[in-house]
Amino acid sequence: MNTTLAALQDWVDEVAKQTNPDRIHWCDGSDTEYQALIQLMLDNGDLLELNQETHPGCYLHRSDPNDVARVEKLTFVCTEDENVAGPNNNWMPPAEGHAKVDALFDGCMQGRTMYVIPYCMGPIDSPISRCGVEISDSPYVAANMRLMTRMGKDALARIEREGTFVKAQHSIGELDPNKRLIMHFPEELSIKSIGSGYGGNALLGKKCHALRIGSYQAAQEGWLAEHMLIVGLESPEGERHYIAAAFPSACGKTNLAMLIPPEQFPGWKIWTVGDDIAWMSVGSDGRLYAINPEAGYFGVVPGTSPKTNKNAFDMIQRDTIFTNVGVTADNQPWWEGHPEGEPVTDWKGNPYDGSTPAAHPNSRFTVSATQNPCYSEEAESAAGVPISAIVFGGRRRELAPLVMEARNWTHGVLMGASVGSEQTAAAEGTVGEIRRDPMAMKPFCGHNFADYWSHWLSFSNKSSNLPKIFHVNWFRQDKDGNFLWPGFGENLRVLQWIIGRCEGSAAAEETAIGNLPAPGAINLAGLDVADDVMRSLTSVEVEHWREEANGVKRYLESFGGRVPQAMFDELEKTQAALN
Ligand code: SAT
Ligand code: MN
Repeated sequence: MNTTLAALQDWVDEVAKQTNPDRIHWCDGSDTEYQALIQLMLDNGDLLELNQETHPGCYLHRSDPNDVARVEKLTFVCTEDENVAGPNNNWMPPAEGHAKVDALFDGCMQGRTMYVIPYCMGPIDSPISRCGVEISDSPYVAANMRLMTRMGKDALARIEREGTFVKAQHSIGELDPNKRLIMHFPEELSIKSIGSGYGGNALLGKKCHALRIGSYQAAQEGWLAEHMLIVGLESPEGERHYIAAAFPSACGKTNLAMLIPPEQFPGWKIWTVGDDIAWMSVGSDGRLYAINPEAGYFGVVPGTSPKTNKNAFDMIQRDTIFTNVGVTADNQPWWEGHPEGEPVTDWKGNPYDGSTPAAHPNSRFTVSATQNPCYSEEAESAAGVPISAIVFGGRRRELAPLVMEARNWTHGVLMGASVGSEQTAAAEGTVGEIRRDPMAMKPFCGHNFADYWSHWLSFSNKSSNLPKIFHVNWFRQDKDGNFLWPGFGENLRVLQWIIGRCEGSAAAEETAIGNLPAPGAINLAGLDVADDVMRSLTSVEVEHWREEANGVKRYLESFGGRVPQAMFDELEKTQAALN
Protein backbone atom coordinates (compact mmCIF):
# COMPACT_ATOMS: atom_id res chain seq x y z
CA MET A 1 0.00 0.00 0.00
CA ASN A 2 1.42 3.37 -1.05
CA THR A 3 -1.54 5.39 0.14
CA THR A 4 -4.15 5.23 2.86
CA LEU A 5 -6.81 6.21 0.33
CA ALA A 6 -8.33 3.00 -1.02
CA ALA A 7 -9.94 4.75 -4.01
CA LEU A 8 -6.51 5.96 -5.13
CA GLN A 9 -4.73 2.65 -4.54
CA ASP A 10 -7.49 0.78 -6.40
CA TRP A 11 -7.28 3.13 -9.38
CA VAL A 12 -3.48 2.87 -9.56
CA ASP A 13 -3.71 -0.94 -9.38
CA GLU A 14 -6.34 -0.93 -12.10
CA VAL A 15 -4.28 1.27 -14.45
CA ALA A 16 -1.20 -0.85 -13.77
CA LYS A 17 -3.15 -3.97 -14.68
CA GLN A 18 -4.33 -2.35 -17.89
CA THR A 19 -1.01 -0.83 -18.99
CA ASN A 20 1.44 -3.43 -17.61
CA PRO A 21 4.45 -1.28 -16.59
CA ASP A 22 7.74 -2.87 -15.45
CA ARG A 23 7.91 -0.64 -12.37
CA ILE A 24 5.69 1.78 -10.44
CA HIS A 25 7.16 4.91 -8.86
CA TRP A 26 5.13 7.08 -6.49
CA CYS A 27 6.47 10.62 -6.78
CA ASP A 28 7.29 12.41 -3.53
CA GLY A 29 8.23 15.74 -5.14
CA SER A 30 11.71 15.89 -3.54
CA ASP A 31 14.84 17.45 -5.02
CA THR A 32 16.54 14.08 -4.95
CA GLU A 33 13.74 12.63 -7.01
CA TYR A 34 13.90 15.49 -9.54
CA GLN A 35 17.66 15.03 -9.92
CA ALA A 36 17.19 11.30 -10.42
CA LEU A 37 14.56 11.93 -13.13
CA ILE A 38 16.95 14.33 -14.89
CA GLN A 39 19.81 11.82 -14.70
CA LEU A 40 17.61 9.06 -16.06
CA MET A 41 16.61 11.23 -19.03
CA LEU A 42 20.23 12.25 -19.69
CA ASP A 43 21.12 8.56 -19.73
CA ASN A 44 18.29 7.52 -22.04
CA GLY A 45 18.59 10.52 -24.39
CA ASP A 46 15.28 12.22 -23.49
CA LEU A 47 17.32 15.20 -22.31
CA LEU A 48 20.53 16.79 -23.51
CA GLU A 49 22.71 18.68 -21.11
CA LEU A 50 23.12 22.34 -22.04
CA ASN A 51 26.22 24.39 -21.16
CA GLN A 52 26.30 24.03 -17.37
CA GLU A 53 28.69 26.93 -16.92
CA THR A 54 26.43 29.48 -18.60
CA HIS A 55 23.14 27.68 -17.89
CA PRO A 56 23.40 25.63 -14.68
CA GLY A 57 20.59 23.13 -14.29
CA CYS A 58 19.34 23.69 -17.86
CA TYR A 59 18.46 20.85 -20.23
CA LEU A 60 17.05 20.46 -23.70
CA HIS A 61 14.27 18.10 -24.69
CA ARG A 62 13.56 17.45 -28.38
CA SER A 63 10.00 16.38 -29.07
CA ASP A 64 9.07 14.04 -31.80
CA PRO A 65 8.69 16.47 -34.76
CA ASN A 66 5.02 15.48 -35.15
CA ASP A 67 4.30 16.27 -31.52
CA VAL A 68 5.02 19.95 -30.90
CA ALA A 69 1.62 21.57 -30.12
CA ARG A 70 -1.83 20.86 -28.79
CA VAL A 71 -4.04 18.99 -31.25
CA GLU A 72 -7.57 20.24 -30.95
CA LYS A 73 -9.07 17.77 -33.41
CA LEU A 74 -7.94 14.87 -31.20
CA THR A 75 -9.20 16.51 -28.00
CA PHE A 76 -12.64 15.35 -26.84
CA VAL A 77 -15.13 16.10 -24.10
CA CYS A 78 -17.16 13.01 -23.29
CA THR A 79 -20.46 13.69 -21.53
CA GLU A 80 -23.66 11.63 -21.45
CA ASP A 81 -25.60 14.42 -23.18
CA GLU A 82 -23.94 15.90 -26.27
CA ASN A 83 -25.43 19.32 -25.42
CA VAL A 84 -23.44 19.45 -22.21
CA ALA A 85 -20.19 19.36 -24.21
CA GLY A 86 -21.65 21.78 -26.76
CA PRO A 87 -20.69 22.74 -30.30
CA ASN A 88 -17.43 24.23 -29.02
CA ASN A 89 -16.08 20.74 -28.23
CA ASN A 90 -15.47 17.50 -30.07
CA TRP A 91 -17.83 15.08 -28.40
CA MET A 92 -18.09 11.35 -27.86
CA PRO A 93 -20.38 9.39 -25.52
CA PRO A 94 -18.35 8.41 -22.43
CA ALA A 95 -18.67 4.66 -23.10
CA GLU A 96 -17.31 5.06 -26.62
CA GLY A 97 -14.61 7.48 -25.44
CA HIS A 98 -13.40 5.03 -22.80
CA ALA A 99 -13.48 2.11 -25.22
CA LYS A 100 -11.47 3.96 -27.88
CA VAL A 101 -8.80 5.25 -25.55
CA ASP A 102 -8.62 2.12 -23.38
CA ALA A 103 -7.80 0.07 -26.47
CA LEU A 104 -4.71 2.26 -26.92
CA PHE A 105 -3.74 2.04 -23.23
CA ASP A 106 -3.78 -1.78 -23.29
CA GLY A 107 -0.29 -2.94 -22.34
CA CYS A 108 1.21 0.39 -23.43
CA MET A 109 3.62 0.73 -20.47
CA GLN A 110 5.42 -2.55 -20.99
CA GLY A 111 9.15 -2.04 -20.43
CA ARG A 112 8.51 1.37 -18.87
CA THR A 113 8.17 2.89 -15.43
CA MET A 114 4.74 4.12 -14.40
CA TYR A 115 4.94 7.35 -12.41
CA VAL A 116 2.15 8.13 -9.94
CA ILE A 117 2.18 11.91 -9.64
CA PRO A 118 -0.03 13.47 -6.94
CA TYR A 119 -0.44 17.21 -7.52
CA CYS A 120 -2.26 20.15 -6.03
CA MET A 121 -3.49 22.93 -8.31
CA GLY A 122 -3.07 26.01 -6.15
CA PRO A 123 -1.51 26.67 -2.74
CA ILE A 124 -1.62 23.49 -0.65
CA ASP A 125 -3.73 25.15 2.07
CA SER A 126 -6.11 27.12 -0.16
CA PRO A 127 -9.82 26.27 -0.12
CA ILE A 128 -9.91 27.26 -3.82
CA SER A 129 -7.25 24.66 -4.75
CA ARG A 130 -8.13 21.23 -6.13
CA CYS A 131 -6.00 18.11 -6.41
CA GLY A 132 -5.40 15.40 -8.91
CA VAL A 133 -3.16 12.44 -9.56
CA GLU A 134 -1.48 12.00 -12.93
CA ILE A 135 -0.31 8.55 -13.94
CA SER A 136 2.26 8.76 -16.72
CA ASP A 137 5.00 6.65 -18.29
CA SER A 138 7.00 9.76 -19.17
CA PRO A 139 9.80 10.93 -16.87
CA TYR A 140 9.66 14.23 -18.82
CA VAL A 141 6.06 14.63 -17.65
CA ALA A 142 6.99 13.77 -14.05
CA ALA A 143 9.84 16.32 -14.06
CA ASN A 144 7.71 19.02 -15.69
CA MET A 145 4.85 18.41 -13.25
CA ARG A 146 7.36 18.96 -10.43
CA LEU A 147 8.13 22.41 -11.88
CA MET A 148 4.57 23.29 -12.90
CA THR A 149 2.55 22.16 -9.86
CA ARG A 150 2.80 21.53 -6.13
CA MET A 151 3.64 17.89 -6.65
CA GLY A 152 4.42 15.07 -4.25
CA LYS A 153 3.82 14.15 -0.66
CA ASP A 154 2.03 17.32 0.49
CA ALA A 155 -0.45 16.97 -2.35
CA LEU A 156 -0.91 13.29 -1.53
CA ALA A 157 -1.59 14.17 2.11
CA ARG A 158 -4.31 16.63 1.06
CA ILE A 159 -5.82 14.07 -1.32
CA GLU A 160 -5.92 11.49 1.46
CA ARG A 161 -7.53 14.02 3.78
CA GLU A 162 -10.17 15.10 1.26
CA GLY A 163 -10.74 11.73 -0.36
CA THR A 164 -11.31 13.28 -3.81
CA PHE A 165 -8.99 13.86 -6.76
CA VAL A 166 -9.09 14.17 -10.54
CA LYS A 167 -7.90 10.98 -12.23
CA ALA A 168 -5.45 11.95 -14.97
CA GLN A 169 -4.14 9.00 -16.94
CA HIS A 170 -1.39 9.58 -19.49
CA SER A 171 0.94 7.60 -21.70
CA ILE A 172 3.16 8.73 -24.52
CA GLY A 173 2.01 5.54 -26.24
CA GLU A 174 3.74 5.27 -29.59
CA LEU A 175 3.82 9.05 -30.26
CA ASP A 176 1.80 8.18 -33.34
CA PRO A 177 -0.67 10.92 -34.38
CA ASN A 178 -3.05 8.19 -35.55
CA LYS A 179 -3.03 6.69 -32.07
CA ARG A 180 -3.36 9.95 -30.17
CA LEU A 181 -6.41 10.98 -28.11
CA ILE A 182 -6.91 13.53 -25.35
CA MET A 183 -10.17 12.58 -23.64
CA HIS A 184 -12.00 14.40 -20.87
CA PHE A 185 -14.79 12.94 -18.78
CA PRO A 186 -15.93 15.95 -16.74
CA GLU A 187 -18.84 14.09 -15.14
CA GLU A 188 -16.36 11.52 -13.80
CA LEU A 189 -13.65 14.10 -13.05
CA SER A 190 -11.23 12.11 -15.16
CA ILE A 191 -8.85 12.54 -18.09
CA LYS A 192 -7.24 9.97 -20.39
CA SER A 193 -4.53 11.16 -22.77
CA ILE A 194 -2.33 9.01 -24.96
CA GLY A 195 0.07 9.39 -27.88
CA SER A 196 1.59 12.80 -27.14
CA GLY A 197 4.33 14.01 -24.84
CA TYR A 198 3.70 17.71 -25.57
CA GLY A 199 2.77 20.24 -22.83
CA GLY A 200 -0.96 20.78 -22.96
CA ASN A 201 -1.58 17.22 -24.13
CA ALA A 202 0.60 15.59 -21.49
CA LEU A 203 1.00 17.81 -18.42
CA LEU A 204 -2.56 17.03 -17.44
CA GLY A 205 -2.77 19.38 -14.46
CA LYS A 206 -2.63 22.34 -16.82
CA LYS A 207 -5.19 22.72 -19.64
CA CYS A 208 -6.91 19.35 -19.15
CA HIS A 209 -7.54 19.64 -15.41
CA ALA A 210 -7.22 23.31 -14.49
CA LEU A 211 -9.29 24.49 -17.49
CA ARG A 212 -11.41 21.78 -19.13
CA ILE A 213 -12.37 19.76 -16.05
CA GLY A 214 -12.03 22.93 -13.94
CA SER A 215 -14.48 25.01 -15.97
CA TYR A 216 -17.09 22.25 -15.79
CA GLN A 217 -16.59 21.82 -12.05
CA ALA A 218 -16.53 25.59 -11.50
CA ALA A 219 -19.95 26.00 -13.16
CA GLN A 220 -21.38 23.36 -10.84
CA GLU A 221 -19.77 24.75 -7.71
CA GLY A 222 -20.10 28.48 -8.39
CA TRP A 223 -16.55 29.61 -9.19
CA LEU A 224 -14.57 30.42 -12.35
CA ALA A 225 -11.70 28.52 -14.00
CA GLU A 226 -10.16 30.83 -16.60
CA HIS A 227 -7.33 31.09 -19.12
CA MET A 228 -5.99 34.21 -17.42
CA LEU A 229 -2.75 35.64 -16.12
CA ILE A 230 -2.86 37.41 -12.77
CA VAL A 231 -0.65 40.46 -12.33
CA GLY A 232 -0.28 42.84 -9.38
CA LEU A 233 0.47 46.53 -9.96
CA GLU A 234 1.59 49.01 -7.34
CA SER A 235 1.62 52.71 -8.06
CA PRO A 236 4.26 55.04 -6.58
CA GLU A 237 1.57 56.10 -4.07
CA GLY A 238 1.42 52.50 -2.85
CA GLU A 239 -2.01 51.65 -4.29
CA ARG A 240 -2.15 47.96 -5.19
CA HIS A 241 -4.39 46.43 -7.81
CA TYR A 242 -4.60 42.96 -9.29
CA ILE A 243 -5.69 42.38 -12.86
CA ALA A 244 -6.75 39.06 -14.40
CA ALA A 245 -6.34 38.97 -18.17
CA ALA A 246 -7.36 36.38 -20.77
CA PHE A 247 -5.55 36.07 -24.09
CA PRO A 248 -5.31 33.11 -26.46
CA SER A 249 -2.18 30.93 -26.30
CA ALA A 250 0.99 32.64 -27.52
CA CYS A 251 -0.47 36.19 -27.38
CA GLY A 252 1.85 37.50 -24.69
CA LYS A 253 0.29 36.48 -21.37
CA THR A 254 3.66 35.60 -19.87
CA ASN A 255 5.13 38.93 -21.01
CA LEU A 256 2.23 40.94 -19.58
CA ALA A 257 2.37 39.02 -16.31
CA MET A 258 6.08 39.88 -15.93
CA LEU A 259 5.98 43.35 -17.41
CA ILE A 260 8.81 45.80 -16.75
CA PRO A 261 7.56 49.40 -16.31
CA PRO A 262 8.83 51.91 -18.89
CA GLU A 263 11.38 54.38 -17.56
CA GLN A 264 8.73 57.13 -17.55
CA PHE A 265 6.95 55.19 -14.77
CA PRO A 266 9.39 55.50 -11.85
CA GLY A 267 8.20 53.94 -8.62
CA TRP A 268 5.76 51.53 -10.28
CA LYS A 269 6.12 47.91 -9.20
CA ILE A 270 4.80 44.82 -10.92
CA TRP A 271 4.33 41.34 -9.45
CA THR A 272 3.37 38.12 -11.15
CA VAL A 273 0.80 35.92 -9.46
CA GLY A 274 0.24 33.72 -12.53
CA ASP A 275 0.88 33.71 -16.28
CA ASP A 276 -1.74 31.35 -17.72
CA ILE A 277 -4.59 30.20 -15.49
CA ALA A 278 -6.75 31.80 -12.79
CA TRP A 279 -9.26 30.15 -10.49
CA MET A 280 -11.56 32.75 -9.00
CA SER A 281 -14.35 32.84 -6.46
CA VAL A 282 -16.37 35.51 -4.69
CA GLY A 283 -15.05 36.39 -1.23
CA SER A 284 -17.07 37.43 1.82
CA ASP A 285 -16.63 41.10 0.82
CA GLY A 286 -18.20 40.42 -2.57
CA ARG A 287 -14.93 40.86 -4.45
CA LEU A 288 -13.60 38.24 -6.83
CA TYR A 289 -10.48 36.51 -5.44
CA ALA A 290 -8.04 34.66 -7.68
CA ILE A 291 -5.40 32.01 -7.19
CA ASN A 292 -2.92 30.72 -9.73
CA PRO A 293 -3.41 26.95 -9.73
CA GLU A 294 0.06 26.48 -11.21
CA ALA A 295 3.50 26.74 -9.63
CA GLY A 296 5.59 27.21 -12.76
CA TYR A 297 5.58 28.62 -16.27
CA PHE A 298 5.40 26.75 -19.57
CA GLY A 299 6.23 29.77 -21.69
CA VAL A 300 6.86 30.43 -25.37
CA VAL A 301 10.63 30.82 -25.89
CA PRO A 302 11.07 32.60 -29.26
CA GLY A 303 11.19 36.36 -28.91
CA THR A 304 12.24 36.23 -25.24
CA SER A 305 15.06 38.73 -24.80
CA PRO A 306 16.26 41.40 -22.38
CA LYS A 307 14.39 43.88 -24.59
CA THR A 308 11.01 42.14 -24.71
CA ASN A 309 10.93 40.58 -21.25
CA LYS A 310 14.08 40.90 -19.16
CA ASN A 311 12.49 39.13 -16.20
CA ALA A 312 11.69 36.07 -18.30
CA PHE A 313 15.09 36.15 -19.98
CA ASP A 314 16.91 36.26 -16.63
CA MET A 315 14.63 33.62 -15.14
CA ILE A 316 15.52 31.00 -17.76
CA GLN A 317 19.31 31.24 -17.41
CA ARG A 318 19.29 28.41 -14.84
CA ASP A 319 17.25 25.38 -13.71
CA THR A 320 15.06 25.36 -16.80
CA ILE A 321 13.90 22.62 -19.13
CA PHE A 322 13.87 23.84 -22.73
CA THR A 323 11.74 22.03 -25.26
CA ASN A 324 12.50 22.34 -29.00
CA VAL A 325 15.00 25.22 -29.10
CA GLY A 326 18.25 25.37 -31.11
CA VAL A 327 21.77 25.19 -29.66
CA THR A 328 24.98 27.13 -30.23
CA ALA A 329 28.45 25.68 -30.85
CA ASP A 330 29.22 25.90 -27.12
CA ASN A 331 25.92 24.22 -26.25
CA GLN A 332 23.89 27.18 -25.10
CA PRO A 333 20.17 27.30 -25.88
CA TRP A 334 19.31 29.57 -28.80
CA TRP A 335 16.10 30.86 -30.34
CA GLU A 336 14.90 33.50 -32.78
CA GLY A 337 15.12 36.85 -31.00
CA HIS A 338 18.02 35.75 -28.75
CA PRO A 339 20.30 38.75 -28.30
CA GLU A 340 23.58 36.92 -28.84
CA GLY A 341 25.28 33.84 -30.23
CA GLU A 342 24.25 31.83 -33.24
CA PRO A 343 22.75 28.40 -33.61
CA VAL A 344 24.59 25.47 -35.11
CA THR A 345 21.83 22.92 -34.50
CA ASP A 346 18.08 23.36 -34.95
CA TRP A 347 15.26 22.08 -32.72
CA LYS A 348 15.17 18.76 -34.56
CA GLY A 349 18.88 18.21 -33.93
CA ASN A 350 19.83 18.89 -37.56
CA PRO A 351 22.63 21.26 -38.60
CA TYR A 352 21.21 24.78 -38.77
CA ASP A 353 21.31 26.26 -42.27
CA GLY A 354 19.07 29.29 -41.84
CA SER A 355 16.32 28.01 -44.15
CA THR A 356 13.92 27.28 -41.27
CA PRO A 357 13.84 28.63 -37.70
CA ALA A 358 16.37 27.18 -35.26
CA ALA A 359 13.77 27.06 -32.50
CA HIS A 360 10.27 25.74 -33.18
CA PRO A 361 7.81 28.72 -33.06
CA ASN A 362 6.03 26.93 -30.20
CA SER A 363 9.23 25.96 -28.36
CA ARG A 364 8.82 26.29 -24.61
CA PHE A 365 10.60 26.79 -21.31
CA THR A 366 9.50 25.08 -18.13
CA VAL A 367 10.62 26.83 -15.00
CA SER A 368 9.55 27.15 -11.38
CA ALA A 369 7.62 30.38 -10.75
CA THR A 370 9.88 31.10 -7.78
CA GLN A 371 12.68 31.92 -10.24
CA ASN A 372 10.72 34.86 -11.59
CA PRO A 373 12.46 38.05 -10.34
CA CYS A 374 9.02 39.64 -9.82
CA TYR A 375 7.28 36.61 -8.34
CA SER A 376 4.55 37.74 -5.96
CA GLU A 377 4.53 36.26 -2.49
CA GLU A 378 0.76 36.68 -2.79
CA ALA A 379 0.86 33.76 -5.23
CA GLU A 380 1.16 31.58 -2.13
CA SER A 381 -1.81 33.19 -0.40
CA ALA A 382 -4.55 30.70 0.47
CA ALA A 383 -7.22 33.38 0.10
CA GLY A 384 -6.00 34.51 -3.32
CA VAL A 385 -5.76 38.12 -4.47
CA PRO A 386 -8.69 40.53 -4.97
CA ILE A 387 -9.22 41.29 -8.66
CA SER A 388 -9.92 44.92 -9.62
CA ALA A 389 -10.25 44.41 -13.37
CA ILE A 390 -10.80 41.58 -15.81
CA VAL A 391 -9.23 42.09 -19.23
CA PHE A 392 -10.03 40.17 -22.40
CA GLY A 393 -7.98 40.41 -25.54
CA GLY A 394 -7.12 38.85 -28.85
CA ARG A 395 -4.61 39.29 -31.61
CA ARG A 396 -6.39 41.43 -34.21
CA ARG A 397 -4.66 43.49 -36.85
CA GLU A 398 -7.83 45.56 -37.42
CA LEU A 399 -11.00 46.71 -35.71
CA ALA A 400 -10.55 46.25 -31.97
CA PRO A 401 -9.28 49.43 -30.29
CA LEU A 402 -6.27 49.49 -27.98
CA VAL A 403 -8.58 49.38 -24.96
CA MET A 404 -12.26 49.68 -24.11
CA GLU A 405 -14.29 49.31 -20.95
CA ALA A 406 -17.54 47.38 -20.77
CA ARG A 407 -20.71 49.25 -19.78
CA ASN A 408 -21.42 46.73 -17.03
CA TRP A 409 -20.89 43.06 -16.10
CA THR A 410 -23.32 41.71 -18.71
CA HIS A 411 -21.74 43.79 -21.45
CA GLY A 412 -18.35 42.57 -20.24
CA VAL A 413 -19.45 38.96 -20.57
CA LEU A 414 -20.61 39.71 -24.12
CA MET A 415 -17.27 41.40 -24.81
CA GLY A 416 -15.44 38.30 -23.59
CA ALA A 417 -17.68 36.00 -25.60
CA SER A 418 -17.01 38.07 -28.74
CA VAL A 419 -13.21 37.84 -28.62
CA GLY A 420 -11.71 37.08 -32.00
CA SER A 421 -8.06 36.28 -32.54
CA GLU A 422 -5.58 35.24 -35.18
CA GLN A 423 -4.49 31.65 -34.77
CA THR A 424 -0.95 31.16 -33.37
CA ALA A 425 1.54 28.29 -33.42
CA ALA A 426 0.39 27.03 -30.01
CA ALA A 427 -2.06 24.67 -31.67
CA GLU A 428 -2.08 22.85 -34.98
CA GLY A 429 -3.84 24.86 -37.68
CA THR A 430 -3.35 27.77 -40.07
CA VAL A 431 -1.44 30.53 -38.32
CA GLY A 432 -3.02 33.97 -38.86
CA GLU A 433 -6.62 32.91 -39.50
CA ILE A 434 -9.14 34.83 -37.37
CA ARG A 435 -11.38 32.69 -35.26
CA ARG A 436 -13.74 33.40 -32.37
CA ASP A 437 -12.06 32.57 -29.10
CA PRO A 438 -14.52 33.50 -26.31
CA MET A 439 -12.68 34.43 -23.12
CA ALA A 440 -9.60 32.82 -24.81
CA MET A 441 -11.27 29.55 -23.79
CA LYS A 442 -12.18 28.08 -27.18
CA PRO A 443 -9.69 25.22 -26.84
CA PHE A 444 -10.17 24.89 -23.10
CA CYS A 445 -13.83 25.23 -22.09
CA GLY A 446 -14.86 21.77 -20.89
CA HIS A 447 -18.56 22.29 -21.47
CA ASN A 448 -21.07 24.11 -23.69
CA PHE A 449 -20.10 27.76 -24.16
CA ALA A 450 -23.78 28.70 -23.83
CA ASP A 451 -23.86 27.24 -20.30
CA TYR A 452 -20.46 28.74 -19.55
CA TRP A 453 -21.76 32.22 -20.48
CA SER A 454 -24.87 31.70 -18.33
CA HIS A 455 -22.55 30.86 -15.48
CA TRP A 456 -20.50 34.02 -16.07
CA LEU A 457 -23.68 36.13 -16.17
CA SER A 458 -24.91 34.60 -12.89
CA PHE A 459 -22.11 36.34 -10.98
CA SER A 460 -23.95 39.66 -11.20
CA ASN A 461 -26.57 38.10 -8.88
CA LYS A 462 -23.88 36.93 -6.48
CA SER A 463 -22.27 40.32 -5.83
CA SER A 464 -22.43 44.01 -6.61
CA ASN A 465 -18.72 44.36 -5.97
CA LEU A 466 -17.36 42.57 -9.03
CA PRO A 467 -14.34 43.70 -11.09
CA LYS A 468 -14.81 45.99 -14.07
CA ILE A 469 -14.35 44.31 -17.44
CA PHE A 470 -12.15 45.56 -20.31
CA HIS A 471 -11.03 44.50 -23.77
CA VAL A 472 -7.55 45.26 -25.13
CA ASN A 473 -5.74 44.72 -28.42
CA TRP A 474 -1.97 45.14 -28.54
CA PHE A 475 -1.76 43.87 -32.12
CA ARG A 476 -3.28 46.53 -34.41
CA GLN A 477 -1.31 46.98 -37.64
CA ASP A 478 -1.14 49.56 -40.40
CA LYS A 479 -1.65 48.54 -44.02
CA ASP A 480 2.05 47.67 -44.33
CA GLY A 481 1.85 45.27 -41.41
CA ASN A 482 3.65 47.49 -38.88
CA PHE A 483 2.36 47.32 -35.33
CA LEU A 484 0.71 50.58 -34.25
CA TRP A 485 1.32 50.06 -30.54
CA PRO A 486 4.79 49.24 -29.15
CA GLY A 487 3.45 46.68 -26.63
CA PHE A 488 5.55 44.90 -23.95
CA GLY A 489 6.42 47.23 -21.03
CA GLU A 490 4.51 50.11 -22.64
CA ASN A 491 1.30 48.17 -22.03
CA LEU A 492 1.53 49.49 -18.46
CA ARG A 493 0.23 52.79 -19.87
CA VAL A 494 -3.00 51.02 -20.79
CA LEU A 495 -3.17 49.15 -17.50
CA GLN A 496 -2.74 52.47 -15.71
CA TRP A 497 -5.84 53.78 -17.52
CA ILE A 498 -7.71 50.60 -16.58
CA ILE A 499 -6.80 51.07 -12.92
CA GLY A 500 -7.78 54.71 -13.20
CA ARG A 501 -11.20 53.61 -14.43
CA CYS A 502 -11.54 51.24 -11.45
CA GLU A 503 -10.64 54.08 -9.09
CA GLY A 504 -12.91 56.54 -10.91
CA SER A 505 -10.05 58.88 -11.87
CA ALA A 506 -9.39 58.20 -15.59
CA ALA A 507 -11.42 59.91 -18.30
CA ALA A 508 -13.41 57.98 -20.89
CA GLU A 509 -15.78 58.62 -23.74
CA GLU A 510 -18.93 56.56 -24.05
CA THR A 511 -19.26 54.94 -27.48
CA ALA A 512 -21.53 52.32 -29.01
CA ILE A 513 -19.05 49.54 -28.26
CA GLY A 514 -18.00 50.62 -24.76
CA ASN A 515 -16.03 53.33 -22.99
CA LEU A 516 -12.84 54.37 -24.78
CA PRO A 517 -10.01 56.48 -23.37
CA ALA A 518 -10.70 60.20 -23.71
CA PRO A 519 -8.03 62.07 -25.71
CA GLY A 520 -5.01 62.49 -23.45
CA ALA A 521 -6.31 60.04 -20.84
CA ILE A 522 -3.57 57.50 -21.57
CA ASN A 523 -0.17 58.65 -20.38
CA LEU A 524 2.05 58.79 -23.47
CA ALA A 525 4.98 60.65 -21.90
CA GLY A 526 8.23 59.79 -23.66
CA LEU A 527 6.50 57.53 -26.16
CA ASP A 528 6.82 57.99 -29.90
CA VAL A 529 3.26 57.32 -31.04
CA ALA A 530 1.88 59.92 -33.45
CA ASP A 531 -1.42 61.64 -32.69
CA ASP A 532 -3.20 60.18 -35.71
CA VAL A 533 -1.98 56.69 -34.80
CA MET A 534 -3.31 57.14 -31.28
CA ARG A 535 -6.61 58.37 -32.73
CA SER A 536 -7.00 55.27 -34.87
CA LEU A 537 -6.08 53.11 -31.88
CA THR A 538 -8.86 54.66 -29.80
CA SER A 539 -11.70 55.25 -32.24
CA VAL A 540 -14.69 53.24 -33.48
CA GLU A 541 -15.00 52.35 -37.15
CA VAL A 542 -18.78 52.21 -37.19
CA GLU A 543 -19.26 50.36 -40.49
CA HIS A 544 -16.74 47.71 -39.55
CA TRP A 545 -18.26 47.33 -36.09
CA ARG A 546 -21.75 46.84 -37.57
CA GLU A 547 -20.36 43.90 -39.52
CA GLU A 548 -18.61 42.66 -36.41
CA ALA A 549 -21.84 42.81 -34.39
CA ASN A 550 -23.64 40.81 -37.08
CA GLY A 551 -20.82 38.28 -36.98
CA VAL A 552 -21.07 38.02 -33.19
CA LYS A 553 -24.85 37.52 -33.47
CA ARG A 554 -24.39 34.68 -35.97
CA TYR A 555 -21.75 33.18 -33.73
CA LEU A 556 -23.99 33.27 -30.65
CA GLU A 557 -26.87 31.82 -32.68
CA SER A 558 -24.68 28.89 -33.69
CA PHE A 559 -24.98 27.71 -30.06
CA GLY A 560 -28.77 27.44 -30.38
CA GLY A 561 -31.43 27.91 -27.72
CA ARG A 562 -29.14 27.46 -24.72
CA VAL A 563 -27.56 30.89 -25.17
CA PRO A 564 -28.89 33.23 -22.46
CA GLN A 565 -31.27 35.87 -23.87
CA ALA A 566 -29.34 38.52 -21.91
CA MET A 567 -26.46 38.10 -24.38
CA PHE A 568 -28.69 38.92 -27.36
CA ASP A 569 -30.35 41.79 -25.48
CA GLU A 570 -26.96 43.29 -24.70
CA LEU A 571 -25.81 42.86 -28.30
CA GLU A 572 -28.97 44.63 -29.48
CA LYS A 573 -28.06 47.62 -27.32
CA THR A 574 -24.70 47.81 -29.08
CA GLN A 575 -26.34 47.41 -32.49
CA ALA A 576 -28.91 50.10 -31.73
CA ALA A 577 -26.14 52.46 -30.68
CA LEU A 578 -24.16 51.69 -33.86
CA ASN A 579 -27.18 52.57 -35.97
O1 SAT B 1 0.46 23.47 -24.57
S1 SAT B 1 -0.12 24.33 -23.56
O2 SAT B 1 -1.57 24.26 -23.65
O3 SAT B 1 0.31 23.94 -22.26
C1 SAT B 1 0.38 25.94 -23.83
C2 SAT B 1 -0.64 26.71 -24.53
O4 SAT B 1 -1.02 26.38 -25.65
O5 SAT B 1 -1.10 27.71 -23.95
MN1 MN C 1 -2.28 29.10 -22.18
